Amino acid sequence: GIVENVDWLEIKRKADAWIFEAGKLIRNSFNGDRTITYKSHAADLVTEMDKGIERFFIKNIRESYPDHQVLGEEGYGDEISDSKGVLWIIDPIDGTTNFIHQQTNFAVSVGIYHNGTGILGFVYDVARDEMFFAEKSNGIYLNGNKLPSLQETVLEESVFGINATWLTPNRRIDHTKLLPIVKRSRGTRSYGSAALEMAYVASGRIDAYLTMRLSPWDFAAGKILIEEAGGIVTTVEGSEISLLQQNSVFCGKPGLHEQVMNEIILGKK
Ligand code: 2AM
Ligand code: CA
Ligand code: CA
Ligand code: CA
Repeated sequence: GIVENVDWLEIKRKADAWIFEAGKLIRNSFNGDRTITYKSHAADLVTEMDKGIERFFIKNIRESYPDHQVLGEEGYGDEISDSKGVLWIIDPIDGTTNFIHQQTNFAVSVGIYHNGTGILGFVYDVARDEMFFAEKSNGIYLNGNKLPSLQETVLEESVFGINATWLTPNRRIDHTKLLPIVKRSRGTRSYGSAALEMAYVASGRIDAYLTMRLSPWDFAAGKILIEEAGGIVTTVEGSEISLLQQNSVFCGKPGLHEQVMNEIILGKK
C-alpha cells in the first residue's frame, strides 16, 4: 500500500548525499577510458557512466525505500503507469553529448514527487560543483544559499534559452513563428542540457527556455526548481505538463511567459 507517513527530511539528506557521490564517480571517470555507444542515431549517445550512475541511484533507493517508484532514462527503474506514492524521476547524466565532448555543461537531475506533486528537485552541475535545490514551499537554493524569487520581465530585456534546431524547419513547430524571439530578445543561449537550462531559469541566469520535446527525466527536477522560484512551466501550447510522458516545455519568468505566449506563440498583438 501507499505509505502516507513520508520522512522528507531523511529523503532529502539521502538524495543529496547520493547525488554528490554520483558527482564524484563521474568526475573520477574523466581520466579513464570511456565506452560510448549510440542509442537511436549518431547524435543520441550513451556511456557506461550514464548507465552506472542510474544503477547506483536505483540500488540505493531500493535498499532504503522499497515502496518508492523510480523512473530513469536508461531504463533500469520501474515500469511506471501512475504517479502514486513517492516517485523518483532520474536523469543520471543530462547533457551526455557535453559530458563526452566538453566534460562540462552536464548535470545529474533528480525530481522527487508525491502523488504527482513535486516535492524535492535537485539539479547538480558536476563540473562546476553547483547544486540547484528546491523543496516545495521552502524556497530554492544554490549551494545552500537561498535565491530570490523571479520577478516579472519582458522579452526586450530577456536572455532566452532556445536550441537552434527549433529555428530551422522541423516537424514540431512552424519555426518562422519563433524568429521574433531571436530579434526581440537581448540574446539567445543554448547549453545542451535541459536540466541545467531549467536550473538557469530558476536561478535567473536566463529568463526563459523553450524546447519542443523533453522526456520526464529531462524536466522533472527543473519544473520543481522553477515553480518554487515563482516561474511558470507549461507546454508550448500553454497547458499543464504531464509528468509521465514527453512534452514540449516553455518555462520562464512571470510576465515574460505570458507575453511570449500571447505575442509570439499565439500570435495576438
Ligand atoms: P540527455 O543528454 O540526457 O540525452 C540537449 O540535447 C538536451 O536534450 C539534453 O538535455 C538531452 O538529454 C535532451 N535530449 C532528449 N532527447 C534527446 C535525444 N534523442 N538526443 C539528444 N538529446 C536529447
Ligand atoms: Ca540520452
Ligand atoms: Ca536528459
Ligand atoms: Ca541522460
